[in-house]
Amino acid sequence: MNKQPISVIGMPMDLGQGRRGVDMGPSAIRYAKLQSTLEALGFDVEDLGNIEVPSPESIDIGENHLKFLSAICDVNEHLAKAVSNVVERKRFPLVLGGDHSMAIGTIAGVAKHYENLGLIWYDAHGDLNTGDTSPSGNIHGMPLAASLGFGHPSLVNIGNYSPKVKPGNVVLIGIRELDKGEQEIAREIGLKVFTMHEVDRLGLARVMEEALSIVGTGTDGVHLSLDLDGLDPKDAPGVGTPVAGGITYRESHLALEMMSESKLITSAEFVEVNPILDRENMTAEVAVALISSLFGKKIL
Ligand code: HAR
Ligand code: MN
Ligand code: MN
Ligand code: MN
Repeated sequence: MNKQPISVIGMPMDLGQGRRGVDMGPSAIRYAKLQSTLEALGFDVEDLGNIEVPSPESIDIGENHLKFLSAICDVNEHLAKAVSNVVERKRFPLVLGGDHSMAIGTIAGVAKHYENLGLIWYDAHGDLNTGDTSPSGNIHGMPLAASLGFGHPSLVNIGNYSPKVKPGNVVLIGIRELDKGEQEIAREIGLKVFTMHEVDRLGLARVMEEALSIVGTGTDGVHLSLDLDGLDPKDAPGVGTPVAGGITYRESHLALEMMSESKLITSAEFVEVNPILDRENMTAEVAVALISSLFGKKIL
């Protein structure tokens, strides 16, 4: 079997939320032996380094309901270009974060290469807020809305096109916290949301079968946006906005193994790793373990 070469991009983004330390996520994931682990699985891996992100102390926060909007747009344009180059070179873009506002850039870079991009949003949160519905003004709560074409025009139009994905090509998995405005938009556009209720009731295997069938039908590529807070905080404590009652470590492995077996995933990002809030780099190690499953690691 021919293994598609992988290009790693670090996005030390922490402008999209209020807790310091998530900018160190890419370093922590590299420290957890990402590259050698993937090489041991037989992949050609290149690391393109980090996108440059200004520190919050050095720039103006701007309007309170869209904190650091202009810097977030700027760095996401840079990320989108870097990701797009990787796709053009026929390599697999693997982006490390960084707070989830970076998904706007990753998806902008990927989606222009596909007519119908599928999207798996693995997260405790829906990230479906706009500047008008957000309770916090934190842009990491807005990237899925922006990718669907909702929200501030500067966020929506990263990469100079919109929308990046269609609602029918998106599934959310692990959701257990949605703000009022997020519930409304999810219902309005008919998003397929596998909340923890569905995970508990159907089991993760069945959820993944249904999810993969949705993102694999009529699409020509599938992006995985995995927020480590989708996992239970007991298994992934190093995240800025933990929510109890999440997907377990074992269930998450199964989910990524099933994604691997489906051969549908064409790009991925692992986000919200915050080493300052972590215990002995556990969450970064979980990220690397899950990435191994995504890239086909088998026990036997
Ligand atoms: N929904 C809340 C807000 O918009 C919390 C955002 C959650 N944080 C994330 N995103 N890590 O998945 O402010
Ligand atoms: Mn610039
Ligand atoms: Mn998120
Ligand atoms: Mn989240």
